[in-house]
Amino acid sequence: MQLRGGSSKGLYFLAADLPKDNAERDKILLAAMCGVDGTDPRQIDGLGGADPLTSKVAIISPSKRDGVDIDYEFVQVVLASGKTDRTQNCGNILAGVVPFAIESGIITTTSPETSARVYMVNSDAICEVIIQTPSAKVRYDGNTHIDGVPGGAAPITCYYMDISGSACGKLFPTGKRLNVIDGVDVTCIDNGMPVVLLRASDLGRTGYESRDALNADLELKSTLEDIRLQLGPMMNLGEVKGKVVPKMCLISAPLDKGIVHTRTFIPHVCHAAIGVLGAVSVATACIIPGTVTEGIALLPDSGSYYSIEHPSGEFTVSLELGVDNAEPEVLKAGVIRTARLLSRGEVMIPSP
Ligand code: NQM
Repeated sequence: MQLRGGSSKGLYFLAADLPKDNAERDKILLAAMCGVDGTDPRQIDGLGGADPLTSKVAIISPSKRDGVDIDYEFVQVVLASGKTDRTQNCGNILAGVVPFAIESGIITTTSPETSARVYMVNSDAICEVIIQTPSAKVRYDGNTHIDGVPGGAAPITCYYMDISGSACGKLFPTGKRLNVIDGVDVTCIDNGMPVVLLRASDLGRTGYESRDALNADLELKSTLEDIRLQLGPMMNLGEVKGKVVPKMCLISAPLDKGIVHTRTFIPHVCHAAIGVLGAVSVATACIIPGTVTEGIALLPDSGSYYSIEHPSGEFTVSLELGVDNAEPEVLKAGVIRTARLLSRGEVMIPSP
């Protein structure tokens, strides 16, 4: 099936329908997305949408784990590279996982809502997902609007548990809240997604430039890539040249009731909005003293909701913090997404 999950779009497969071996699987996924040439950036011969946000795959199976309903593995088909990357998770594609599991009959519904626990294979963590299922059917229509997607749809609530160090092993993988690379201050954080935060002003930018202007800013992209490649091994991600993590996030002061304003490179294209777990990592950096956000982020006086501004609006994250430790610790992160089933059927794999 093809679903829009949050502000992304992807192909959703049952694991049982794919070859078991990952190398064989990847051939199928590349062919499905790109056709005969996995390096074609237009993906003209496949189902991919020629954008990192639409070149995504979810592989789903019923879970054998105690207290877990579904296993979800995320695969990024890396644009123009002929390769896949399983290092990161994707919280947008995750929004379509429970609808897909119900549509394919691997879990049953309760009325009026169905709650399912999803094991995220990439980051070895759990997300509890609640979707609307009146009359035993997935409800897609509704009035919930998320920035980056036109119109409204039924809300999908996702609670991520224990996602600190999802890919890097530690919340601050370099061991510091602030590092200096090539004279530029950076904060490297992984609370669900490895992200490098940088002050836009330190790079001679405002941080309010349009997505198109930033995508055309080759000097900035080259500076970001130089810093990213140096940080890969320091963040326990190894050589990151062919990987889609860490993401690079320019921050500046909020413009409209948010806590911070962002432009996120994922990692070479500027995101139209911000990734789900990317936003969770940015919000987490903002509430911890000593990161590059200090003096820029404006935190609310009370409450647990943090709004991250991005090129097409804002993304609200709720963070439940542990109270017993000297250091802030995020126990649970909540986000609202929507999803829609776009098509179901067979994808034709070219014979070579
Ligand atoms: O951060 C884009 C997206 C994402 C990932 C990216 C995501 C997340 O918007 O959880 O959702 O950062 O490559 O789908």
